[in-house]
Amino acid sequence: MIHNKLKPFPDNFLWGAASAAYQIEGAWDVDGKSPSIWDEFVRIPGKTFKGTNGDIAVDHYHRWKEDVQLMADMGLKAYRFSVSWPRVIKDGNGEINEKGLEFYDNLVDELVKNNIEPIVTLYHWDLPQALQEQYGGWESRQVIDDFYRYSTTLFKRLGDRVKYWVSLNEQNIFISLGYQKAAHPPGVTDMKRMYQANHHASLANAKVIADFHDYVPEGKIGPSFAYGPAYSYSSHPEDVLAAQNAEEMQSHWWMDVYAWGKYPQAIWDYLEDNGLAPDLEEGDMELLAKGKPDFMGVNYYKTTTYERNPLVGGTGEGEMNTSGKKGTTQESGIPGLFKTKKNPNLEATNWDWEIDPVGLRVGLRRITDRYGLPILISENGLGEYDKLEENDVVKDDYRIDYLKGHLQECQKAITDGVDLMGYCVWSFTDLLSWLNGYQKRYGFVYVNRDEESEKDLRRIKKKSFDWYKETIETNGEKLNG
Ligand code: BGP
Repeated sequence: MIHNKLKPFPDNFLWGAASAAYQIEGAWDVDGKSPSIWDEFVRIPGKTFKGTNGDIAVDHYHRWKEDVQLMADMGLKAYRFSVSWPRVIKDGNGEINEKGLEFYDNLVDELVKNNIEPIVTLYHWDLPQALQEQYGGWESRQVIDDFYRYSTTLFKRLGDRVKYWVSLNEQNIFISLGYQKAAHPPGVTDMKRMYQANHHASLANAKVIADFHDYVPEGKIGPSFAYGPAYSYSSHPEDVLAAQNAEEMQSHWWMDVYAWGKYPQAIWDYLEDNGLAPDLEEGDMELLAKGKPDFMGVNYYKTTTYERNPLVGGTGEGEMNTSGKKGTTQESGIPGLFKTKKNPNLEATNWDWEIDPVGLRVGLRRITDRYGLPILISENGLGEYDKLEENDVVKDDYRIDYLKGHLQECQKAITDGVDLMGYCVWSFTDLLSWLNGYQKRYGFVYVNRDEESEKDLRRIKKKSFDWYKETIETNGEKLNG
């Protein structure tokens, strides 16, 4: 659809940026914080790039005022950050750690003081290690009540100032990397356990969302889903069907549950036939149906292209590229369902993530058609090598091009009728990339550290910082000009 004239970004558009506790805070054992599953996992040799961890990360726990000041300098309208569960509740279900809560309380005050709308993520992957040890974390139904207690503690404490909440960040990623690929904690490769843990996470998510408005009546809550719209590699009907299998299994499996409280039928039947479907208990589906979100949070980085994959001799799991050596990602798939193919129409980053701004519009349109929910883009950004030049200059024109391209498609999507609430760039400052160390940078603000040394952790505005500042100031008016 080519429009003659584009609608403007709404006046109250949330021009934002995002982060996650483990990736920025550091202070992993400070002020009463208990360990998270990531604090443990990163210490297993070979799990992360060059053995990097978030012990210090970019030291946001001690430099948060300086970081908020930078946000204020930029004129940022919204800042999405996550709360570390083991920082605020000892061992996940023990005593409330007042010191931990205070940290987020102060951060929220500082943001509000600077007219920056806080968007709080309840869970960005740092489950308390104690809960993993007590009952296997997401594999036990006990996590549902513990997550509820933790979440409502935050609603009560921060809900007077925080209107926007994200429940689970990328449930599809932490579950599949945690229980299928063993690339995230708890490092399991068992599909049956994966679907069961996932079901519990969905129940926990729904329970919190169902009661949210009792605690924060004027608030809005939704999950952040890692959505990579599926393309068919060719017009061969079997490839089209393979892409549909992927869309249903890798996206609808979660988004249908969020929006409708239902699992997609074809995938449910496939999992049942293969002995992988989760065990349901009475009341589960009713609870899922009650947890209807106010918006769909979308983390968009790329599309994925699929083709048919034979049942016998088909392609299985392939390696991910976590080294930044272009072209090292392997094809991966599920025999009988689909396998990935490099899209010949798209350029890719050094980590092989295909750059596809139009794919964002495709995704926004698909979500709008299917669920009719408002959408918050809770993450979008470019992970690349950046070069710190003399006089503290970082010329990240490639990042500006990336963000501009994606925002242009957002405006087209708004013109298509998508109800887009905001756009949070991943990330505000550079931070720890879970598996890729510190060399894969995303921020508007360069942080002077690398895998080998914390150096001085100095904050340096990149060229993209000024570009985004101007984009915000002009409410995106010049993007398509
Ligand atoms: C999303 C996560 C973020 C962030 C981002 C970039 O999946 O929600 O936490 O890490 O991806 O990914 P990566 O760091 O792997 O490049």
